[in-house]
Amino acid sequence: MGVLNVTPDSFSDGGRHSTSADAVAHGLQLVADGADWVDVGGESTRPGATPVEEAEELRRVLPVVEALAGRGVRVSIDTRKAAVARAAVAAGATLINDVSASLGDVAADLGVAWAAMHAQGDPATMQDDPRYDDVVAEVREHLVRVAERALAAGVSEVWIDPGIGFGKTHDHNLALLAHLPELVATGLPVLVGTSRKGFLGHLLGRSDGAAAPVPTDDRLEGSLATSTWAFACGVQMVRAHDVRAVGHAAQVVGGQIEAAA
Ligand code: PMM
Repeated sequence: MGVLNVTPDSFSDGGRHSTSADAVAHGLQLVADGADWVDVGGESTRPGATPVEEAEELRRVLPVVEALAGRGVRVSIDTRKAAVARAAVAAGATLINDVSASLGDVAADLGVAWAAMHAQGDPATMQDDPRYDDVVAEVREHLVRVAERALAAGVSEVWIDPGIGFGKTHDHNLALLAHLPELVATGLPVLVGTSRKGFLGHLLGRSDGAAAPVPTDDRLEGSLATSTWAFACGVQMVRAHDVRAVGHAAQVVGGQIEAAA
């Protein structure tokens, strides 16, 4: 799943696609690079981000969704708002990527796929003091509960996502990654997004011997390593900015090593 943020303030690619035409061109490039889905988002959910009005979010995403879907691209809409999900599906999106895991009924009503991501709290405050007794069990139980409800409501394709960085400390993120096979064992298809995230900046900075995290545009190795790890754990899709590089890394491990086994 290639990331296409049409926002002025996303943490890694915010402001890069200031016109719909730029965003559409980037979406087509993600497909050329190997993306199965292009995930269009008009509201940044980075820690501390301020919410976006519905009208503004619609203004950002709809022309992009419509243009990409019109060219045969499989488009997912990254939103927490039912009205935006509905309008994007009317414009051609076929998957609702829902970081609030609250739009299962909307997906059922519209007859589209749904990705339910775990988050603790809202983006504005979620990194203030995230706490769990057992992060892996709590995330898994929440995701299975919402997925079962959506399947019972008639959604035919439900993805679950542990929500790396959404109300989680670096240690919580690492525990969730280490225990990905437990999410895979639920039998639900798993999606994971680690691409360019803060915990990678922190880990990469530490391995450079530096106190400061490396900047977002210097986290490629971390994105590749964690995405490849996720695939090796049985995860079926990763959400990535650097689609070509992630695809190549996964193919080396998946294709070559499986063939030799
Ligand atoms: N991360 C971001 C946004 N949307 N959706 C899913 N399903 N999983 C994620 O991990 C996720 C997401 C934040 O990253 P961005 O600001 O680069 O889009």
